[in-house]
Amino acid sequence: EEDPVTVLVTGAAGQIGYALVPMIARGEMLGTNQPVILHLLDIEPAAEALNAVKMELIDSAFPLLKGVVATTNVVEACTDVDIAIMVGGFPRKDGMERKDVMSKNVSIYKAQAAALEQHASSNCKVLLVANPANTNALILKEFAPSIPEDNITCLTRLDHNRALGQISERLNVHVNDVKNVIIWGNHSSTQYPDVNHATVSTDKGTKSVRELVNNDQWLNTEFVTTVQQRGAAIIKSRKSSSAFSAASSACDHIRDWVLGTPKGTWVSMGVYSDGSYGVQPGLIYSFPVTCEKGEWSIVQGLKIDEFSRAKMDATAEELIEEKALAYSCLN
Ligand code: NAX
Repeated sequence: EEDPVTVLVTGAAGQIGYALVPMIARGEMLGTNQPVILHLLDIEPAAEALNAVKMELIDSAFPLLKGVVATTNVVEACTDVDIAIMVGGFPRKDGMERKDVMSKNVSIYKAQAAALEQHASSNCKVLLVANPANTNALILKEFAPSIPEDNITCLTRLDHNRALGQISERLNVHVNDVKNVIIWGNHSSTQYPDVNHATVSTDKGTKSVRELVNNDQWLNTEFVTTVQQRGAAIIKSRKSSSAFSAASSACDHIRDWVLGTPKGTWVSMGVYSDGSYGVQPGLIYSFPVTCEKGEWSIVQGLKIDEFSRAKMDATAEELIEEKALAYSCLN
């Protein structure tokens, strides 16, 4: 049997955490032959709820689950962690300034970065889910300099999956036959869901999404805003933000990163920009990536039209502003 992999979930008493931990314990993140040890972190006010999550994990008798540590101690939580899913954060409350929310999250991620830096496995892979996801990831990277920068990523896979879902619904095809959409940029309403390279497998071979949809007006307006605003639409209907779809896409993100993307398929991940596609280096920006042997690489050479360029630049601008705001909170 394989050695267990230790997975940290922060914010584990929250609603995404509650959906995510059983998925990991069932093997949906690392495969059904991979035993796992779960480290669950939350803060003191949530300690009892966190312990209930641990009780339910024990009660589920998951065959792959080799241990559970539920703690409010950051060092204990980060010790020997191979994969860290950072879901805990400070939510924006009514009437709060953006700067105040940023400041809270900067101090959380600065502290958690330091704990991972000192106590996690040296090759620990990190996925930032908590918002502002891209900028929190950047702060974590800054304060965990010994973790390779390629190991620090943020979640835009939910947006990617939402884009696949919208195309599948529009064309009445199975979502599994749609591939290679792209989410560029920030996990925020400035993200750019791009279908210019997306395809659908049909009985008659592979067809382009643009050709099949045959309605550029819809693809350039309503489709884009639907994906950008999907999180808000869920909150409006559910009175609470998306949870199991976020958890499921976090599993997709890690699974594809660790086990590889299928041949001919790419996914979207927020990763440290190397300047590809003219995106300023030093931002955590969502790109199309393929993964092999635990490493991602940005898909190169895609043709970018003027419409896409403007949208890719606008979301980069927002990330540059967020980065400046985050740095202004450091002192
Ligand atoms: P919840 O408020 O239900 O859960 C958050 C949990 O984090 C709480 O249990 C809280 O006590 C805990 N927490 C707060 N500070 C902490 C700290 N310093 N250390 C450890 N735990 C801490 O929120 P939930 O709906 O689960 O969402 C979690 C985060 O995911 C939010 O920031 C949310 O904005 C973000 N999202 C990101 C998505 C993405 O695609 N990147 C999509 C879904 C989601 O909106």
